Amino acid sequence: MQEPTAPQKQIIFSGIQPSGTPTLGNYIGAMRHWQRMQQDYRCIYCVVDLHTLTVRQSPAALRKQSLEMLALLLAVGLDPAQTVLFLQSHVSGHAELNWVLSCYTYMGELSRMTQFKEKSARHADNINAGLFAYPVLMAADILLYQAHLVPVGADQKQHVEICRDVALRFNGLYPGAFTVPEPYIAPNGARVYSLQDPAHKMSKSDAEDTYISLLDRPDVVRRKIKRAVTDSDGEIRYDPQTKPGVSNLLTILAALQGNSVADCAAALAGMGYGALKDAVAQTVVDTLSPMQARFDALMADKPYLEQVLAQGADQADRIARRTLEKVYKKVGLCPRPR
Ligand code: AQP
Repeated sequence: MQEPTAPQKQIIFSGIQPSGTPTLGNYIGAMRHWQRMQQDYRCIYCVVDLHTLTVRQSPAALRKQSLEMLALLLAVGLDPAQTVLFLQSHVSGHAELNWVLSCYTYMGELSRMTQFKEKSARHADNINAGLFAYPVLMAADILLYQAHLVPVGADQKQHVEICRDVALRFNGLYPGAFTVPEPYIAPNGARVYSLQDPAHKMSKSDAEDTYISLLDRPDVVRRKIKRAVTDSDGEIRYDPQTKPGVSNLLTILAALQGNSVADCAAALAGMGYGALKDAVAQTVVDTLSPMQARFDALMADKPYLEQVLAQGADQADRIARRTLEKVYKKVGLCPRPR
């Protein structure tokens, strides 16, 4: 009798830029879901170092941050025995598919991207073509692996949508080229805001006191949360419109405790903002401390980190080559004689 074949797992792809130490926003909006999804999906996660070049970086800092990012992903619980983990620049297919897709992406659709508008305002002295074409490289990242789902924070939804549009356009011309991916955006904590300016999302490349980094030690966490902007009415209530600072703290608390914001607000009803901040700080410290201990141990074992990177690059490259060969053939490029 023939053995029944196991159903194929759906493929997940996502990436994170080594543009600094990841923040609580990166963790709540993306990384914690990546960890949770490993059992049920075929997961491919990438440190997207090429994307980071869209903003000027110090070469030495970028190298350091890339390795630290890998160590943090492992510390969060990503397991290289079941998940592909690699650096984007180690798999040349990303840059190659990027070129092909850039010939199927319109200037008009790229110019509507919110992130381009925000980042070009912030880096007015360096509005480069890479910053403008960022979503094309992101589409290449995703489509190379024929991903079904892309777990991201809400800020990246627009980029996954443009990736879908490009995939559908390309498939319309060359049927069967790509799996058309869906964004996966968790309802709770999809957007964590700056501690100092809760109208803006928390970002790892903003000023230090606006974010909590996953490597902030307990005293720093407590100090930053104590200084977080709230309001003057004194009531602990979730209302992002009129109480963005308090609502942001409740979002962080709820996401890390696995409760709803309503339950968190109810548990603190009648107390002052000091109690809310103490609860958030303690929950953040309890979440980060074990992660930081694992990170410290991993950073002391560079040969292991390099082995993970080499294995991940080989695994990713094999998948990427298959898609790239298919795409090159479909668009009419001649195969290289062997
Ligand atoms: N504040 C946030 N709340 C929820 N999710 C967030 N993400 C980022 N910020 C928040 C999600 O984290 C994943 C990795 O993001 P990224 O590093 O690739 O790029 P980003 O979105 O541009 O993140 P940053 O921290 O703001 O980086 P910089 O400062 O370099 O631009 C993504 O899934 C993102 O949605």
